[in-house]
Amino acid sequence: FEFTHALCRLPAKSVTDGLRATDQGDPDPLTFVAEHAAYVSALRDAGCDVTVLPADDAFPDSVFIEDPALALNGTAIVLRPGAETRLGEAAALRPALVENMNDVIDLRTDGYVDGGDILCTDTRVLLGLSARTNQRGAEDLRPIVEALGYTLEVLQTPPEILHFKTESSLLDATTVLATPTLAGSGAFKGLNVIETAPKEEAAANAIRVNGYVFLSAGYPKTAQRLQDAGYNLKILNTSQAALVDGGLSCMSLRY
Ligand code: CIR
Repeated sequence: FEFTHALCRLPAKSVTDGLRATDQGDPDPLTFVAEHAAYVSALRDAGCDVTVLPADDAFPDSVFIEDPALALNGTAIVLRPGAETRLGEAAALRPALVENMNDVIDLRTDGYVDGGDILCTDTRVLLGLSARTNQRGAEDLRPIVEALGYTLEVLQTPPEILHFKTESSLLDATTVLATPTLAGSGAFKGLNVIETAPKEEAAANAIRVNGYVFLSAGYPKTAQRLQDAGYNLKILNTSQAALVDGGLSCMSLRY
């Protein structure tokens, strides 16, 4: 959770076509750009040197830059996103990874892995199988992760959850924030869990960046739990990302 850099991509106008499980209306691209700008500022305030890539209209969900790649200890691993409309995002992102990160490794697989299904601690990579990430992708990722000095633990994301990290985030070396559903699945052995408050499940898509925990606005009870546990919060609006099932972790690669 200590980072010097982050990579983001501006939301495209085509974000109105972004994937979503339940339609609650399209995001408004201009409001999305404003919320994204506040997010980038917060990353900078937290001490990250942020590179913002141009919008890519060919891919409506490309603002969710965390899904096509994994940043692990300064190395970028180009993944293979599991949604058909997002598969090409990995190749489109690759040149920026080459330019900005120490090393780039391609996940060679005919399976799938979305970055949103991967939660990393200092030593462990927890990967949740989901509708976007399958066993084949996980097994092909394993040697890459192990060569970088991490263990890979393959878990099952409960079926109603889009991504493993839709409902969990790392708060510090030994603590995660998670929904009761995901915590109850037994995914977090060896870690302390702070659960989101009732009706505040969406708060779990948070991020720890250096001295701060970024939390979406609108979840006061979960915010109180985190404050009581001693975390410094930055509260950010994610109303537009939420309309297309996105949140705080999906909008940056941190390294
Ligand atoms: C999708 O369904 O792929 C996007 N609309 C949302 C992706 C959110 N990413 C994430 O949770 N890591």
